[in-house]
Amino acid sequence: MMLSVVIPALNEEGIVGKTVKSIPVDKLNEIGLDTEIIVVNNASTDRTAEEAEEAGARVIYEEKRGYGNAYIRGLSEARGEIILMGDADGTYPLEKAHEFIKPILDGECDFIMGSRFEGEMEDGAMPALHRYIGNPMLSKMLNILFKSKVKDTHCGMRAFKKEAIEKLDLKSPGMEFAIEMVIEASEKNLKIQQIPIDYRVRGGEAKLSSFKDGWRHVSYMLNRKFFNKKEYYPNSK
Ligand SMILES: Nc1nc2c(ncn2[C@@H]2O[C@H](COP(=O)(O)OP(=O)(O)OP(=O)(O)O)[C@@H](O)[C@H]2O)c(=O)[nH]1
Ligand SMILES: [Mg+2]
Repeated sequence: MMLSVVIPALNEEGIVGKTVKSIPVDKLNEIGLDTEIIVVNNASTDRTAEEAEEAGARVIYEEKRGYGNAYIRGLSEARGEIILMGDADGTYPLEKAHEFIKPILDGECDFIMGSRFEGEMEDGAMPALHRYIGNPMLSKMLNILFKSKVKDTHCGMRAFKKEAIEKLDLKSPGMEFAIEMVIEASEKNLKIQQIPIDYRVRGGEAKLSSFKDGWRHVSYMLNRKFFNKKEYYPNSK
């Protein structure tokens, strides 16, 4: 069986190589999985692509900018029956990939979400504005509007069966892709399991813009819920 690890990367020179190398290919092999690592780059102006390739990843170039566009492309290129997603910035414990995906291998679920609020969070890993206000508020809003029960709706470390993800209609170009996936997964009744994970301080600069992306999330949810608008692309990405 094959596992595809899909990583979007925008100007992550200095950390993307370490992130790729942290994936425990040997341990995954011991549990019967071949691993392919896909890094989706689009607008990087630094050595992100070269560094990822040197570390052993297959680098894909996506013309359209944005976190969602990068994932949509990466997921369509993935050949594995199981897919793991995570940031290129060293924040997520990808070195525990073999433990993280176990519930899927054991047939317990289709979709695994990490939960950073239940794991160990390094000091400074998440700004207070996101930790105590932004993330809890957006998660609460999503769970109320879409009747889901996800604790950390913006967690970027997730895994799923390819056949399950193919049931989801994913088209958000920007960061709101993260919640579109959760909403689609609950509407399509995927069996979701949530696992506590640790979260570390980022290497390199954040690409998320707190207010702009926060607002995109709120307006995405309101438009989808009250106007049944599933293609909401304010200024595209
Ligand atoms: N290819 C591509 N990758 C992107 C783009 N925007 C963000 N990314 C990557 O997507 C991942 C998530 O972005 P981050 O800036 O880490 O956002 P975040 O994790 O919500 O915020 P932090 O907690 O500050 O790291 C990182 O690996 C980025 O390099 C983009 O436009 N294109
Ligand atoms: Mg990140």
